Amino acid sequence: MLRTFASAILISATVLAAPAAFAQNAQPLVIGHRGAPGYFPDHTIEGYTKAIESGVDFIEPDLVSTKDGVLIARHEPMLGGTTDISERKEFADRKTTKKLDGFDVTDWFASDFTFAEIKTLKAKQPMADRDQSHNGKYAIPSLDEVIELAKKKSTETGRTIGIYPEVKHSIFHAAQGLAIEDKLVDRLKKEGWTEKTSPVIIQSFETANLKYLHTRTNVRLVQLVDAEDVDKDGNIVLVAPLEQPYDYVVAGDKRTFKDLVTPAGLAEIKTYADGVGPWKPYLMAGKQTDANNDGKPDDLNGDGAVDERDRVLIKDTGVVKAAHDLGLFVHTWTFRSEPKRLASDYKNDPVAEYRAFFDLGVDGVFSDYPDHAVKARGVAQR
Ligand SMILES: [Ca+2]
Ligand SMILES: [Ca+2]
Ligand SMILES: [Ca+2]
Repeated sequence: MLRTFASAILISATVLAAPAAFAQNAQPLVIGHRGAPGYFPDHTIEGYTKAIESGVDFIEPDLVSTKDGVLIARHEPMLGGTTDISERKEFADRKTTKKLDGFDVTDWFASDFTFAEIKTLKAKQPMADRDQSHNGKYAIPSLDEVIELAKKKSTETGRTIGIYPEVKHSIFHAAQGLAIEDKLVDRLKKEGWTEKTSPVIIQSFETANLKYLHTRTNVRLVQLVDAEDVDKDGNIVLVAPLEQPYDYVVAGDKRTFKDLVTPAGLAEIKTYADGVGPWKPYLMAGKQTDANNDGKPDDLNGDGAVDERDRVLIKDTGVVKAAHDLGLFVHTWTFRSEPKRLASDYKNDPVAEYRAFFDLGVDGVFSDYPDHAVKARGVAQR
């Protein structure tokens, strides 16, 4: 009797508590992933501006540090893929090899350049199948410049444009004396951005730095969950360095990214974060088919190549509901509109993909084509 009563209280407490934690958004958030990289090179003021003009709620600066400790927006500490540095003779001798999350990486690293030097570089589009016509035109912005843009555009548009910074490779930066976390918290404090209601969400693939941030700020925190790939049946594939949060590797903790989205993993995330940011296949994956039994994936659209268009969606994994039951919101990534990056079910229509994930109950989407995400949100609302 007592036991039943206690269980009933527990159940209703869970049911009541869950929506309250993320009820602030009547509709899913749209996050301009690195700006609007379907149109402009990643992490440029021009790309963030395009995202804002498309109607996003947040722009996403990934943060790395310069040698003189300035936080700048780059997808990685390596500069080769997203800037013109390989064409800059004066910097040729700074190409080097460093250990990044346990693996040797040869490139130019932001942490070997002053901010003044970084400002002489120009961004380039890292994806070869996207518009290269903006290469060499736009500068690398600092976190300060991203914050200024968000504030200016919030005033201009009357909307709240938030920032969604990602702390990149926390352990790598700390080992060089260039830790990101305290600098970020202090910078946000200057704006008065210290609370859950502040227009800021901080994300990371590592866990220890988020636990630390939880003691230093009340702004919303998101645990990202990565993977290497999905196999032919739609199962998550984990390969180092995309197997575990790197702080787990350092600590000898054997748990993997997959363990973070189990009920136990999510419950632990809830102790220090407000939301979880899994890669899309953790929520709903696609599988290849072999209807003609030739041992090879079927070329569903008959174009002679096998890509996302030749996968069919498999059922909801239940991760969204499990997270919601704990009061965690779910923001997933990355939505890319190119037909070859859309599962067969979507019939080349990016709006259909957003709608499928909105129907799963996700609370936010990181999009490379934020205009399509905003459009899909309007369609889903009807
Ligand atoms: Ca990011
Ligand atoms: Ca086949
Ligand atoms: Ca095909």
